[in-house]
Amino acid sequence: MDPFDPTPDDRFTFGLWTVGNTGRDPFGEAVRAPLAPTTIVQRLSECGAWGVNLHDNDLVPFGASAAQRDAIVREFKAALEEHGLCVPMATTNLFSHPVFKDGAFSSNDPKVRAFALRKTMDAIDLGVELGAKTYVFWGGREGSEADACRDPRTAVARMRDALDYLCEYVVDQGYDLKFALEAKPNEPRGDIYLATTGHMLAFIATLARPQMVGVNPEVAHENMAGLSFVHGVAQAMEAGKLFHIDLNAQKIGRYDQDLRFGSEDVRQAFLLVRLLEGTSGTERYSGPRHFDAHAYRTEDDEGVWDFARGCMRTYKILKARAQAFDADPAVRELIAEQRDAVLEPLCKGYSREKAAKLRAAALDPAQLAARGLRYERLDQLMMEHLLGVR
Ligand code: GLT
Ligand code: MN
Ligand code: MN
Repeated sequence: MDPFDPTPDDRFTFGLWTVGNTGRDPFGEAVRAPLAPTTIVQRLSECGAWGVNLHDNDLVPFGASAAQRDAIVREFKAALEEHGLCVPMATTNLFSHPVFKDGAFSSNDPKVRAFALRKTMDAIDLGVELGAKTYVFWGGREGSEADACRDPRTAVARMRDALDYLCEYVVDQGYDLKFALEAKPNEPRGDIYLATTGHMLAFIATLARPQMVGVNPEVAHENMAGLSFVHGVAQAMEAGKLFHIDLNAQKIGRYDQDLRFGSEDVRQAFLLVRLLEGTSGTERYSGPRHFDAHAYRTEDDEGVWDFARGCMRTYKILKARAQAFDADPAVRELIAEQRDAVLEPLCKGYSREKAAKLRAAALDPAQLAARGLRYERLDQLMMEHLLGVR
């Protein structure tokens, strides 16, 4: 078997909306016919994926009756069972219906906010029924163009009210579910509140049950803001808050492209996989590797599965490259941690005594500054591993 072909052990997931994307964009119609959710389940399992994620309305159309809902869910569960796929994550569509044109939880209209809460409680029930353990919140419409319409502080406070409310709902129902907040700086709104993973982390600390809530960073979304995705994810991991991740690719400064994982900025993709897999000896991310991306508009149905296999294969190839990089003695020597048994304890945990000793220590800035750090050599070694010649 090809070592880079995906298997369920890799915990790769796709959304129904990702491989099911029909190629519609603001300038053109769909280029592919919609795929039935049960067909997606079958095809994903044939490709070696582990799970499938969904919005409520990816599966159950908006406005369906209770009987229709139950019939659809029954058929979907049978397909999951037959093809051995799970549903690790679910979410709510709070952006497609025109009722959400000025946001859901942050809307100025309490009727819209009430409708959004009700829709989300129903969608949480659906997700839990399908086995989801993580519930994503992407506030795509929680933003503004005419900023005078609402004080942004009010918007943030309303987002807090909604998340606190829904955390209590989950606890009250006895569900085993945690929330993952997904940031995006803009699109479809002119500006979206809580624009980056860093904003989200600060916001989570203000919630009533912060332990239930983490983040779901997306490559494209941090890139759109011109930020280092790897740094954002690392900060989330360091805080114990990386509950989920949306993998894709994106050129900096563009609209949200949601490209095949690793197809832009291979260096960042390599560093991301290295971080998630902990190949340098750090703690490994254990959650699903979710691809929130879609095939180019040039593709037919076969191209969609080429796209899906490409996401997973690139992840596995980068993982192998990262393992080789971190096992390379030349690399290890260059990044070996410098230790100083005297100074290190003085730099950690302030006391007057430590500060006095620190002040008295012999430190020569000119000598420290004169050293070359060999990062050119290190980065070139990374390039050579990445390009497959080492
Ligand atoms: C939508 C968005 C994604 C979010 C999804 C979850 S839906 O496609 O572009 O980034 O992760 O709501
Ligand atoms: Mn996403
Ligand atoms: Mn996106």
